[in-house]
Amino acid sequence: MDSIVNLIKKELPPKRLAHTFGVAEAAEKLAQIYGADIKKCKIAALYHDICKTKSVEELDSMITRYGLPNKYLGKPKLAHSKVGAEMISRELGVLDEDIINAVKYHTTGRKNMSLIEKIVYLADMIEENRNFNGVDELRSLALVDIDRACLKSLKDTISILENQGKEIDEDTISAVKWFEKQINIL
Ligand code: DGI
Ligand code: FE
Ligand code: FE
Repeated sequence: MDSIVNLIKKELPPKRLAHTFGVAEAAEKLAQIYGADIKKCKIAALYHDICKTKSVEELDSMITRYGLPNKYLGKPKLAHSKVGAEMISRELGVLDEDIINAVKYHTTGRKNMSLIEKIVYLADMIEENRNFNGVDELRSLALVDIDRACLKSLKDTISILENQGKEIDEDTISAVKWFEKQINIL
């Protein structure tokens, strides 16, 4: 764990580093509540934005090098999670699929998300440095119902993106449908 902390300290500027530590702390708390593997959640949280501060050019060249879908070209907000997941698995020796997938889907979510994926997705939104309208409500909900909290966060993100005229990724859309189904079944 110390070597990961040292690596991200080298890689990330102060603000992004503070966010990352906030996500690790929030992920640990959620892992305790929901009975997930705390170490895996923390490792995934520490790595989750490892490629966030890379330039579009750098991300685009990594997309090509790693054979990731072309739809992520020129879209750093969607690409940083996919490229980050490939980078930790190919270049940093991370073998654990749960950790790799938690990094890969931390921006959009997806259908059939694992508990670790949900935890990292949500920890990213509710960590202590986040400060948006409704974040306290989301924090409280996250402590009692992780699925409803993920669904709320996904829906809020979609309405913000729609207001900005941005395209909603198909993983985001299928994540919403999946959580709605899960919640209705229960
Ligand atoms: O990397 P962070 O800023 O900590 O957070 P993030 O990885 O969750 O989100 C990065 C951005 O991605 C955020 O501004 C919202 C945007 N985003 C999330 N889902 C989608 C999306 N952008 C598009 N175009 N489509 C999506 O489905
Ligand atoms: Fe991110
Ligand atoms: Fe993040």
